[in-house]
Amino acid sequence: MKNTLAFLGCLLCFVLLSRSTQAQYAANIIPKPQQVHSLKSKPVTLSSDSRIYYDARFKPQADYLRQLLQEQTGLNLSLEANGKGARKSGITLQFDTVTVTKPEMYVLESANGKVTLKAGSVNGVVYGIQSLLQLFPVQQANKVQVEPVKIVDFPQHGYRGMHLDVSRHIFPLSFVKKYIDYLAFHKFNNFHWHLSDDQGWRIEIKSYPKLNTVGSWRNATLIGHFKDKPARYDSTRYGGFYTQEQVKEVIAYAKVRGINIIPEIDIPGHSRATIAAYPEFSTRPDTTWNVATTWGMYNRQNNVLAPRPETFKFLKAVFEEVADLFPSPYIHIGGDECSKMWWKASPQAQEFIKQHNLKDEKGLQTYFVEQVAGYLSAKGKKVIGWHEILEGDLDTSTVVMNWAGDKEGTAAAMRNHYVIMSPGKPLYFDHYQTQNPNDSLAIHGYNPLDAVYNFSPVPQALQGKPQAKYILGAQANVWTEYMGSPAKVEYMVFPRMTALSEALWSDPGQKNFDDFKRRLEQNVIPRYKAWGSSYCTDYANWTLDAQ
Ligand code: TNX
Repeated sequence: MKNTLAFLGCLLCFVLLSRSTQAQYAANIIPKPQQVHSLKSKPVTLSSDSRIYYDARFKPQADYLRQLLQEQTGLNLSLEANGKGARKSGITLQFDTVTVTKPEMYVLESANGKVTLKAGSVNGVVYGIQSLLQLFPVQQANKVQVEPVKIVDFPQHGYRGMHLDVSRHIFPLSFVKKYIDYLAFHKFNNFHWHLSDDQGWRIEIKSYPKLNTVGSWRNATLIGHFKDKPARYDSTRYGGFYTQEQVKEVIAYAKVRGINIIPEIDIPGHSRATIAAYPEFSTRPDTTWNVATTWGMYNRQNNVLAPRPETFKFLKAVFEEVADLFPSPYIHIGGDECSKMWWKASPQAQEFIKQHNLKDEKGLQTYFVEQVAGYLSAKGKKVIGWHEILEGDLDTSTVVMNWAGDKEGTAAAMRNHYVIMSPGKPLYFDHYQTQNPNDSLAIHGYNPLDAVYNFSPVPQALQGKPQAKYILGAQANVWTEYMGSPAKVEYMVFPRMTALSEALWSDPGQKNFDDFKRRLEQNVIPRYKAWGSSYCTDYANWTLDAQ
């Protein structure tokens, strides 16, 4: 018995030791780097004696690398402020704007006993860190060998975003941070935080406290699908909001990870939570409104703001608070799905249209956008809105987030608007990713993994045209009507987020879906598991052809 135990002990030691040096490979990195060159050198060995050397500008990223490396491998490297390079074995985070010539670029070299990561920006260094971590195994080790390699890498598209709707369901702050970690791993640079909608207001606003005491809470939530007949509801009060202190914490967390947070306050439609709190801003102030309990509002229930002086005073105060809180140069003001029927039915709105010489209700919509753009411009901010804001004539400083198709994206670019492509097909991750009838509930649609992987932000009609420069990049949207928990969000985004990261970062000439799936399996799925994240395990069986 004793001998057997000793033998098993030795075997375990052997397995652990031999595994301790087994690294991952540059050929497995996701998103695929622009250039990977093998070097003629011995692998670089790192152990707990190795250090992380850093340029002072990259101190927060040195801490970040240290923490991630420790979580992933157990190696705990000490830090040393020295951006010139390692005296002994280690990793150097070096500030360099000579070798590094493009925005968000990094150059990573592992050879001759050292790893050097050169970047000219926080984002560059964060992306180099993500690639470097993919050269380490996802397992405890006291020594790791890094492949001798040189990686020269930069993104194909400047705007790489992921959205999260926290109105339909709210998620713990810890999950919002985890979501930001997911974005950083995948080299995204923008997190679009959808903070208000008909079903709940989710950010503390000090100047209008009823937004939180009333607007952040609903009395029930739909169970099952909203098309079910009859629709079923629970009777549980549901809600909450993020305090401004919490928001600041998330902003600081994202900043270290190279992620800009774009907050969205959705107006002038999608405003049921606002008018539940302040009925005087609705077109029917005589009515008692509640925070919406069902999904899919639009024409069915009144949810628009009335063009009254007190509404504009309110919008100014709210957007100023938001602008003061978020460092983002852009603030998203929504503007989607604003049904015009409520303004048509409102004598006050009609009178306003006449008095302000507006053409019609579309003109009124533009008036709202322009007012808010004015408040924000005084704070040095620009506006992003969903493509419906183009229904009227807007000045071109407004960035259009296009959730329709190529046609609308092209039209916006031809009108000289900057555009972020976010087409429902294939970038709505609230749509189904399989056609398995037992798949867990989603809104509708079918956006399988290959559709996401093969997506390209620049519409065909713009290719080769000067207006192609107006396409800033793309974003996937995660509307959470049917996502009541972090695990469900993860199930819906993984592995589609991983596919999108490659569609936005990598050279389209090097894309290959089969090779992507191999790297996903060998390199990224073990990470989902290590992060304790849910994901759709059945992705390989579902493609657009399976439709
Ligand atoms: C449309 S796309 C919406 C959201 C819904 C989503 C469901 C857009 C700007 N608005 O309010 O959650 O469809 O897919």
